[in-house]
Amino acid sequence: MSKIAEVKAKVEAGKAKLIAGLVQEALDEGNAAGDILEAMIESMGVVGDKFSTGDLFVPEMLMAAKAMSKGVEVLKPLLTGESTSSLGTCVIGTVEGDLHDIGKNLVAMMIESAGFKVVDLGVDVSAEKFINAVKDNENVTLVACSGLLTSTMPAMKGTVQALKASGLKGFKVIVGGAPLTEAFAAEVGADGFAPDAGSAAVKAKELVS
Ligand code: B1M
Repeated sequence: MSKIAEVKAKVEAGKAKLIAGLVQEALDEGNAAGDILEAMIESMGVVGDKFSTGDLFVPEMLMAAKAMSKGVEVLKPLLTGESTSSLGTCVIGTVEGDLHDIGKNLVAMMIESAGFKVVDLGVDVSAEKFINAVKDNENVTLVACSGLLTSTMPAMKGTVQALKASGLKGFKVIVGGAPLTEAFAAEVGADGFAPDAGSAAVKAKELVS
């Protein structure tokens, strides 16, 4: 089995303690950081499918998520460059009712390396908390909202609408996460949508430039 296949298998199996070492070995073998990340994202897809079919349950999903996070820690310095520009502050969080943070963390990482200062509010973030963060931080140019559950799409809508109705100015809102679409983003009044972390960074730059 190739090292990258081993990383994939161990993320699926939720072997968090082994992942950092395996990811390093995969890098030492000459695999690109982006390919290893892609393999781990595929693992999460497999885990999600097995959850859907009842072949594994929430604790196993959680272990797989922990394993992936350990792998991302090793890759982070390789995936992000030194940012040279200053595009202001990006406030990011996963919307209220939603505890998924791996995708949000990847987006935060890419947005930071694109030249933003990132203020990460974490998960289960209410509209009020997003608004307070815009008020409390200097030069907020972007608010980034992540959501992975169809059941929290109304919270996404409520958050975007509350931000827009707050009277606060000077920032754009970008949304993303597996169940969202460009059409949904436009419908709820967001300024931008991105399907993945890489394109979120590109879109973020475009929105504030
Ligand atoms: Co949950 N979960 N989960 N889960 N989970 C999903 C999302 C699910 C698709 C699994 C499935 O059924 N196949 C399903 C949602 C179905 C739906 O609503 N359509 C689901 C469910 C049902 C649930 C619970 C309700 C299960 C239960 O309790 N019965 C529960 C909800 C808890 C809650 O949030 N209130 C739950 C819980 C959990 C865990 C806590 C156990 C764990 C999360 C741990 C953590 O995040 N720290 C978990 C996990 C791990 C998953 C899966 C398996 C993996 C998610 C992940 O990290 N993917 C997931 C299945 C799947 O994704 N196929 C699943 C990897 C990550 C890199 O991708 O997050 O999509 P993703 O991010 C991408 C893009 O979406 C995008 O860029 C990222 C990187 O390129 N993106 C943005 C994300 N945010 C963005 C923001 C942007 C732009 C792009 O701009 C701002």
